[in-house]
Amino acid sequence: MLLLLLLLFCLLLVAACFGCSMSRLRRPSSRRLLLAALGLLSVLAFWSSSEGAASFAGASWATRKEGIRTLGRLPRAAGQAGNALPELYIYDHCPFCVRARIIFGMKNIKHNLVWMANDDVDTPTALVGKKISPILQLPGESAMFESLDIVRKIDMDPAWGPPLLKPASAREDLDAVDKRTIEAVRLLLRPRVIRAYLPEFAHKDGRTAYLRNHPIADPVGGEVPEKAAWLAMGEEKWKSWYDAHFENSPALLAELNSVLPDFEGLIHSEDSVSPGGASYDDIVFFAKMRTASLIKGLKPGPRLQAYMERMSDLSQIPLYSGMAV
Ligand SMILES: N[C@@H](CCC(=O)N[C@@H](CS)C(=O)NCC(=O)O)C(=O)O
Repeated sequence: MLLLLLLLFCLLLVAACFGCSMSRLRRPSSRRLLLAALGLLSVLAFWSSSEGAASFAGASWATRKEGIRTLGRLPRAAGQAGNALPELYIYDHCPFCVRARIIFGMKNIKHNLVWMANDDVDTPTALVGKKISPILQLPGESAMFESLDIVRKIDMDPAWGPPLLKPASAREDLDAVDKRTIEAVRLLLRPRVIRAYLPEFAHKDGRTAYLRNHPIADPVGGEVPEKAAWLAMGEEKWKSWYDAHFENSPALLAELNSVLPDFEGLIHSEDSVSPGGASYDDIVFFAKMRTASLIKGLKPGPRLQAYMERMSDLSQIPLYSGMAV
């Protein structure tokens, strides 16, 4: 558009010069003036083309604008209109965030994932008033949190296609194995998430924030300190307790792996943990198992392994197996 305007201006200028006085143009000073004006217009025309600007200024605004347009051209599910995509603000290791991601993956809804640094308080607070993840920001709507509310919103709103999920079945057998494994999983995972190369822990401040916010059991006495006592201990001590649990991995792994065979009989099929197809049971169960896949040496039985791989495909969320710590 700018180029057209410049060409028009150029034509008008030439016409005006001709119309005004051919004789005066013959004077060297007038000719120099006209040549200078044409030169200036050529530079402006070159600058207005994105190629010229980019080659001159490197990663310029023109290049960045193109990046944004490229995102807008991604294919969309039914109901997605305009250029804005839903945004999910997450930590990668967070099982609640995985819950929210599953439904987007299963419904193949294009969205942008925003990995927040673990010490970033401003971003979530600006969105929902506190430090929390996951957070969903739909274009033109208020941001929301609570993983299962996000799942419900995306599953039930006809704008995102027909609902996929059956209700939770409140299975006590799944809760029971969860209770038997939760402590070992926690002690194995916490020292690992800050060792793995995860986006929320890319900077030291992110790792320190995680240590500060997640008190862990005394490796000798087994008691988890009160929050105030934990804060008073300081970073060196936090680290030493995390390290002690990391060193204790073989014993913790043996304990966890001894329970995993009991999961085999609980898994209905590789497509759903409970009979009747995908349900909120999968949202909760797969989210935990995906985070647990960061534990190197975890030995799921064949049914659990097949389930994890299939759910990873359906939800489009990679397991950590290839980068387990
Ligand atoms: N009930 C919430 C729990 C979410 C939650 O606890 N998220 C953790 C991350 S895994 C969190 O944001 N904790 C606060 C923090 O990290 O400071 C949900 O289901 O979404």
